[in-house]
Amino acid sequence: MTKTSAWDTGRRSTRLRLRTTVVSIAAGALAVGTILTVAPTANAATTLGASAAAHGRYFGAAIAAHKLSDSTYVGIVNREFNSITPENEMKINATEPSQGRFDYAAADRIVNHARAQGMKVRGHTLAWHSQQPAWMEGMSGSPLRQAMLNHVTQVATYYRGKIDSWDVVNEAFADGNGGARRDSNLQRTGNDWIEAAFRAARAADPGAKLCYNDYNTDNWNWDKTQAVYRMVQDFKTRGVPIDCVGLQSHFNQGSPYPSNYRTTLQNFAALGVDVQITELDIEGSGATQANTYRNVVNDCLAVPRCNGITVWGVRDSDSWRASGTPLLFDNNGNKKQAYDATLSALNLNPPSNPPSNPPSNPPSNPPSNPPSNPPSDPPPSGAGCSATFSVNAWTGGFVATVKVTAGTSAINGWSVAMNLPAGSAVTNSWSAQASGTSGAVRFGNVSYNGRLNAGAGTEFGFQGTGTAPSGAPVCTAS
Ligand code: G2I
Repeated sequence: MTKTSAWDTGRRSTRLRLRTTVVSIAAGALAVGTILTVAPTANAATTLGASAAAHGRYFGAAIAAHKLSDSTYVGIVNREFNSITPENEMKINATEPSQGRFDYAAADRIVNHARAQGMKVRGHTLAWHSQQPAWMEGMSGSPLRQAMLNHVTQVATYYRGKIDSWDVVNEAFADGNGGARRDSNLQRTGNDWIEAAFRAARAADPGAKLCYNDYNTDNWNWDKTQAVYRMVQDFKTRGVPIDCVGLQSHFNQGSPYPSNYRTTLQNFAALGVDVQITELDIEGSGATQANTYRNVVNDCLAVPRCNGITVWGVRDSDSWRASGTPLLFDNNGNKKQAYDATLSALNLNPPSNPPSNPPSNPPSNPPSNPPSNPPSDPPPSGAGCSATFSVNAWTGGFVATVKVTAGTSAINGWSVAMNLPAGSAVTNSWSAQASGTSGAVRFGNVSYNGRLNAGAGTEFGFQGTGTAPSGAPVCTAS
């Protein structure tokens, strides 16, 4: 979090303009209500990732490639988390050490590990004022803008289809009053550098969620939070492709967890983006620290579009702020009180309407082939699931993001039917099992996102050629 200061000049035309269209909204607004405190059930998940998945969310950690040979570390990572962020390996100085020469070796080790474990990957980060290689630090103006866009394009293309969410731009706003942009060589290429980076990222990997990520954006009353909010609002209004906002959430005495954190999450989500807590760590110890972790989890679970939490490291000793003991595991890899509070908050928080018939154990092998003949009648209102979708389309192709929401009862699986226009075809999908590529296509849940508590949601997506579907998706629960 090096700090510099800001100004802007110049303009650059965008290369590709994407339309964002909300195509249809099916039944049932998500109810956000009181968080119920109930006794843990025999079915309570025993790991952070599994418990988050029961809410249609992920629980991740930042990891370092050079620690993948540490068996204690890897044991915790594999057991507890279902999302991974490379802590340093995807930064610009790591992936493009000299201009035009890309090195993905360390990042690949993490991505391959995560994929082998069925974990999501958060990409961090494509454009940032910090951790630039020397060649980029020395650049300015139009050549720098071009180099930045090339970097975004090359790296996002290389990892196309493997990244759940990209931190496209990191830390572009200044701290303190006024809500100005942070000064940097990138900012000096023109105020539109952020949107240019997002457009380049969308063109390179249309399936990844594209996030703006920053710190000190947790307190709703802070100028920096307001400034980021206005930028996201402006992007949504003008169709700049942005899907998520990352709140780093590094909490300590100087930057404490704010009581209005949930308000911040809700307000960003209300702009129509996902909210992700991307670098959580909370300095302190014992019950005080544990309580703050609990608060953060409760806040995220209260906001349907807060779809994941990532802690910035595994053990305290792995932290960039190791002396503040800010993580969930101690130096020996033992679970801390903060861990227990986090897991129990995840387990004690059924989505706002607790299932009237809580499911017994979810099927260990959910059906990989969804039924080929969907029932012609939709499930009774409320009892099954509903699906909504939004589309980013361009000439000749589109990406659809589909949100599946359980009705008033928990479900153990789902299948979504959609009709593609003639000449259109599905080319790939994520977080769902597709059957059929043209005409009537169907998407079934995968192992980690089939079980949804009442009112809980999950998302999947697919990419296609031709024209995007326009009819309402039909969700069938199992
Ligand atoms: O500063 C905390 C985080 C704030 N938000 C953006 C994140 O990317 C950032 O992460 C930290 C890493 O946790 C540190 O590990 O970013 C720092 C700067 O990139 C990382 O520190 C670097 C050191 O500066 C290098 O000297 C060191 O070689 O870590 C490198 C690898 O250990």
